[in-house]
Amino acid sequence: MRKNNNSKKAFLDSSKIIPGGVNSPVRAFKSVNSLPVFIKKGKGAYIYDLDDNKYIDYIGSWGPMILGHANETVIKSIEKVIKNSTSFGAPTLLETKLAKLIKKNFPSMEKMRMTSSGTEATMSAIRLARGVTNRDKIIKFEGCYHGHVDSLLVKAGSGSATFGVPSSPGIPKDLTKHTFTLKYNNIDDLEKCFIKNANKIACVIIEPIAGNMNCVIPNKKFIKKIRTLCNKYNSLLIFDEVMTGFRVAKGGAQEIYKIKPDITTLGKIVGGGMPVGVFGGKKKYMDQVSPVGPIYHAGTLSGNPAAMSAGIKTIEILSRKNFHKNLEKKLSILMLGLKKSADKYNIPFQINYVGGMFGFFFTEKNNIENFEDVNNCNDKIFQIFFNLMLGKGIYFAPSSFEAGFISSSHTMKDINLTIKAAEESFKILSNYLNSK
Ligand code: KE4
Repeated sequence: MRKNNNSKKAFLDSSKIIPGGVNSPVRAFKSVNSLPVFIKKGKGAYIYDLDDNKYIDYIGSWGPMILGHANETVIKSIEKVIKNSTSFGAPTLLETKLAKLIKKNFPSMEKMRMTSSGTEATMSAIRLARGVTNRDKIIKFEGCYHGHVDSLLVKAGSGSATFGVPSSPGIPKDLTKHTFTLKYNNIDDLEKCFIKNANKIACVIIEPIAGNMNCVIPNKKFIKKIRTLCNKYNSLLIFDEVMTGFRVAKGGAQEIYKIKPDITTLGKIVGGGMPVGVFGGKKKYMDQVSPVGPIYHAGTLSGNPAAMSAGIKTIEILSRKNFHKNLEKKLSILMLGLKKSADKYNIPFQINYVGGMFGFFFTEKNNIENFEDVNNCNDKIFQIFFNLMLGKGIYFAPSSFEAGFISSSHTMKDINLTIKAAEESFKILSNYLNSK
């Protein structure tokens, strides 16, 4: 067991004034039946908690830290910018510079707007799609998360083609009745919903590689069919690449699948760990955004100079030759090493990985296609594995419904240490399972 008195004390104290003691639910470690570790600092692939425990970090702030923590160039760029003030609420050159850098990698984003979170980006993208099509209905997919937007916090209704129901109290049914929540990777569901609601659907929003039901990869036919059906019914296709943007490839999932969405949302890496979201797409749509057009969008800190500078430096570094090729190569060694260790102890274990993003599943089913498949995995074994690995200094996502992330700072030594820790954990797991 690792020392955790200081984290425990901090958690008790924070819980008195912050709901769940955290500012975002997944950080509370409730899904793994454990107490959260409070972090003091990070450097490269490592984070250190209040009890001076060191962890190899495979969360990376849920994606942004693709270069690792406290990258010198990123830090220096922020320090330089904030000396001239932290915010003006007026345009700066940095916003245009970041926008041009994004467009270079995401040519479908002919014009774009900065926000301060991924949630703001997807919320604005939905409003834009509804505004330009003058339609209310939207399609999303079960297991995809697009931020805490009222019209997107919707789970599937009784039948997948029926209206959605709120997945949180506080969201009017009158709003969620416009949202259809369909099965990921299910072409029939999608086709039926379009046929039944022909010309009423403003947009389809999708995580083009899902990372919020663990890491689930779309079937190529499915993801291409969405584009075809949106064209046929004049609906907009929104790729929510908040997580996959600059993560699975420099140009995100749209580069991998060679699909041009009408609108793309970005976040996480694009701010280098500072609060940034982006929504952008075809000029004819974006020019309908205020003040050029009537569709409203605004934000006090949108395009914040320090955040822009962090994003610019991060993208400049990840744009170097073979950055993503090397990232995926390193990740493949990790994932295949975990798989080999699990197989050695007959632990049902499957892996998915793309670019610098990964997932693992405790199940016999080797082709995880949708939320139901993830739900059927063995969460109990996941919890035991997570806590064993945390105790060994390996910091995986504290939920079997989250993806993991690797950075360019992770070394082969870190990878081998992780595989060794996993082998020890699988051995303990196998003894536990055999003793039942
Ligand atoms: P934010 O509002 O958290 O910046 O972005 C929302 C969002 C939108 N779209 C996708 C595809 C996302 O993954 C996210 C946020 N991802 C979660 C990770 N599961 C953030 C972590 C958290 O909520 O604490």
